[in-house]
Amino acid sequence: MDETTKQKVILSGIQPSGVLTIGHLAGALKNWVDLQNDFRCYYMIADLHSITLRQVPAELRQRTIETAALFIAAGINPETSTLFVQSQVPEHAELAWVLSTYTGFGELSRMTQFKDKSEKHPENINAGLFTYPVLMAADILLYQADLVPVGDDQKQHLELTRNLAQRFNHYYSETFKVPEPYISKIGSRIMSLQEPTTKMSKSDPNMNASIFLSDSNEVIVNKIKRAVTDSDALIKYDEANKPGVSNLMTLYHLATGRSFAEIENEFEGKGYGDFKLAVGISVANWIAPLRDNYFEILKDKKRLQDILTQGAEQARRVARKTLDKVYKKVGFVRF
Ligand code: ATP
Ligand code: LTN
Repeated sequence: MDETTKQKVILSGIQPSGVLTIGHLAGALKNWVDLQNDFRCYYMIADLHSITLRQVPAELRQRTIETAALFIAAGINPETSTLFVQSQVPEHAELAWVLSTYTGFGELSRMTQFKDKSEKHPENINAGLFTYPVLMAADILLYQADLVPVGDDQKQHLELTRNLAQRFNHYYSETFKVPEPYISKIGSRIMSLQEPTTKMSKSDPNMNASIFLSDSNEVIVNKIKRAVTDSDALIKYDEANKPGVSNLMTLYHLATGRSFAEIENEFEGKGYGDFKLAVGISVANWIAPLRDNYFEILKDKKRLQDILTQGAEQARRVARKTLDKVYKKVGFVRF
């Protein structure tokens, strides 16, 4: 292993607000696993973020443990990467408060995720939903992260994080590392199977819209069979005009490694029926080992708790150091 890259830090997180989808695997988890041998990695279950939408407490607790199990099932090694629950590291909420006093109201008003989520939940547009990106900036800056592997939808939040780090560094003195986003070219935005112009989401009420990482092979094949495409029966990659087909081609590429040109050749002269069946089977084969692993890991709750307890301790040591520096710089008395 290269020692210069080894010291570089990665931080990323996923909210435990539902069962993770194949979008999370393609956009985030896959990169988390690929990067973990070359970087010091912190992978977090963002439960503080998830209460910006109402959660059922017992379900939130259950999902938190399930999300940890999925991280491990996807290939995160808890021996080398630090895996923790955000609410167990109080420094996140503490730094978020300080950073919020350096964040403009106008800056937050421009965040597209805030606009999307407040349109989806007009009954609960809370202040936490608005300041959500500041908490995300705190998550990242506490660990002095160099790289943040996320899906394409988080680009804007990363840009805000960079601005806040630079602003604080400029106002006081060098305090935070300015992080870079790490976003894959292919797979960073997997679309809904039912409405291929919107992102696949774990909280979509239409169960056929998302492939969950716990879905059986049969369910996966059936969901892909029912996926919305178009009427011209041509298998061709064209995101703007053929979003449904392009999304399925992306999944097929991720599952088989075949390029878009190879996929177009493979299905030349064939119809959507053949294509969807092939995609369904290959995606099912891709997910199956992860899913089986997940159910196995989930049986040992004690081990999961131990991993998360240790992870929170490790994370706190690093987070406290950064927060102490920040508190000193802003002028809080330290005895
Ligand atoms: P939801 O699925 O409930 O809409 P979310 O995207 O708001 O969730 P998280 O679950 O915290 O929030 O997302 C965690 C990570 O997974 C982020 O890096 C995000 O970009 C990525 N991700 C989520 N959905 C997709 C998707 N459909 N395609 C690619 N990446 C995704
Ligand atoms: N906001 C992210 C989840 C998240 C995150 C983070 C991602 C919370 N904190 C820190 C990367 C780094 C989302 O995908 N909705």
